[in-house]
Amino acid sequence: MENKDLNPVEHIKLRSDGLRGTLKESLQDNYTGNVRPDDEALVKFHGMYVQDDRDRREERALKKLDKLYSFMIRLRIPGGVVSAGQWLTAHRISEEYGTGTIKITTRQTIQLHGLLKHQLRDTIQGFLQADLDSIAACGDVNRNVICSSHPQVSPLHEEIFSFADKLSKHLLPKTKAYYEIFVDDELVYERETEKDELYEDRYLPRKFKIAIAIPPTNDVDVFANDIGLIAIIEDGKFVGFNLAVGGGLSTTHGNPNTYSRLATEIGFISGEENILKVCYEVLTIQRDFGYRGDRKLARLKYTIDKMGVENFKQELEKRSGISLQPLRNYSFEERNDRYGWAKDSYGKWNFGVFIENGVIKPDQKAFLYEVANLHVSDVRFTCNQNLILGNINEEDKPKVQKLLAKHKIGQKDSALRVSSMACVALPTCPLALAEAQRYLPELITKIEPLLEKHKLAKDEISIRMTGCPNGCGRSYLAEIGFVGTGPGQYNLMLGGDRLGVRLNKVYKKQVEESEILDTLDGLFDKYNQEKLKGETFGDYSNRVLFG
Ligand code: SRM
Ligand code: SF4
Repeated sequence: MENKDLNPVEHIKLRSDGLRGTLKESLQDNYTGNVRPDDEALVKFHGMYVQDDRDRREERALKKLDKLYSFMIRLRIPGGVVSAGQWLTAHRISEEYGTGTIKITTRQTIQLHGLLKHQLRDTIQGFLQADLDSIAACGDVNRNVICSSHPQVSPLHEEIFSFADKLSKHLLPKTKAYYEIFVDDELVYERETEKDELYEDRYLPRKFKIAIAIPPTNDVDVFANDIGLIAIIEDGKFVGFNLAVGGGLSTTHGNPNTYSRLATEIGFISGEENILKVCYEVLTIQRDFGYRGDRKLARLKYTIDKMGVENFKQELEKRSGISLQPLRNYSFEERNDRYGWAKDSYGKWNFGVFIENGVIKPDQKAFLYEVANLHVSDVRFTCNQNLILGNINEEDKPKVQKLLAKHKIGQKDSALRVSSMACVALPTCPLALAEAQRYLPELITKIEPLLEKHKLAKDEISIRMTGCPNGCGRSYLAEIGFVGTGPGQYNLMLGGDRLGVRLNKVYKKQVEESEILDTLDGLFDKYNQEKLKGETFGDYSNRVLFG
């Protein structure tokens, strides 16, 4: 592709000198809370986004003030597990800087919002001291590798889970810019030591995501990822992964060239070296064949559809020198998190805590602070935005139980609420067209009586909302999905399944709350009367509305 046809972000990457740009200068500039325009794109590769409080835009504009700029930082936590000590660091940093809120994301990590520019270096140094970083948590590189969270589901959890870290490290960019910019001004790395055969100087055309699912659970929504690895367990042993490629959910309203796509399973791979090699070469294919003219059409899903799945597979086998074997059998049976106490196969206890939309409330934060101070558990983030206290010894369980009672932590929410998920949206997300995490809880409170009325209160129907069609809360994989189209308006999406293997479809466009409630009331009534034995709401809607 000729240079003139590249989209503007491609030029920024090429001239960035290993993602440095002028970030050092931008951080020192006291005249604005923002960074320079090129640096806005580059700072993402270091795990941060420039934002502003959209609730306050109007008031500030009236006073002729610039936007109130701040930063969101997202950590890289492959597999989503931190120690109690690391949690305490996140707690402390969130109290010292930012808004005080810790948000668990749909990709098993945490974000802090509202950090001011002059706080970034201290924030990053604080995290680094606790062995945490935000490198490649965003940007056109491989992001946080996610993995099924529930230790009790499989005795092989630890073995399979270790691949999240191995893959994350294997696919990290080589540049040391992060340390030069945010840690020590005096550091200057030899560029030769940063030679990056994977990302070169152009990086990938777009973000890249990998998920590892451990059947029978698909809590990671494996088919929503550029690479999905499904662990195959035979005779109680982990033997390798089925490889799925080309998943991605985002669409753009009014742009028919964009679409959600579930990853296609193309073969089975075994052996650690082979697995790392094959994943690496999927990235090089995307690097070389991905479309760099339009960021809306740059994800691997479009590259694969352009090449054709068979050609893609042949190219992958050629580059890796590894033949993919026929797919192996597995089955998904659940996607939801489990709450309360459970024992893992090593005899350790864990406790699942429901965190509505990943926003840790002050009472939950106080509880977690006290538990972490006991140093008797680790903290695991789930892809459903919840949290598990893991690895608790039998003799330590009573100490945790005491704190659970003191802070009144326990599962008391409806089946619908604990099966819900929403993206951040307003006020920090610059792309939000409608509310999501601030509104879904309220909407659920209005849907709950409808479910009661139709005797469906125990039904774990998955319900998800996103403030725009980017789909960060994976609303396209819900039985009831809402995709924001404008203030107070959503496309109502139905017919998705409960396990994350079928996309939903638009049932009604741009509807407001009263129409949403009327529509669901009618559908719940019909579902209750007409459902087949064992048929979920998603399967019923798919059959009746789109069959
Ligand atoms: Fe996302 C952009 C939040 C998971 C698809 N996402 C954003 C930004 C950074 C807005 C921006 O570009 O300025 C949002 C920041 C909001 C804020 O104020 O914090 C944002 N995305 C999130 C999180 C925090 C939602 C949440 O409430 O948990 C999730 C963070 C995950 C993480 O830890 O890395 C999050 N984003 C997702 C997912 C779900 C997933 O990966 O499982 C998707 C859909 C899957 C996919 O990638 O197709 C997703 N986010 C996007 C897109 C569309 C990408 C595309 O292919 O076009 C954007 C926009 C973009 O990249 O230009 C986006
Ligand atoms: Fe923002 Fe849209 Fe993602 Fe929600 S789905 S966080 S509104 S980009």
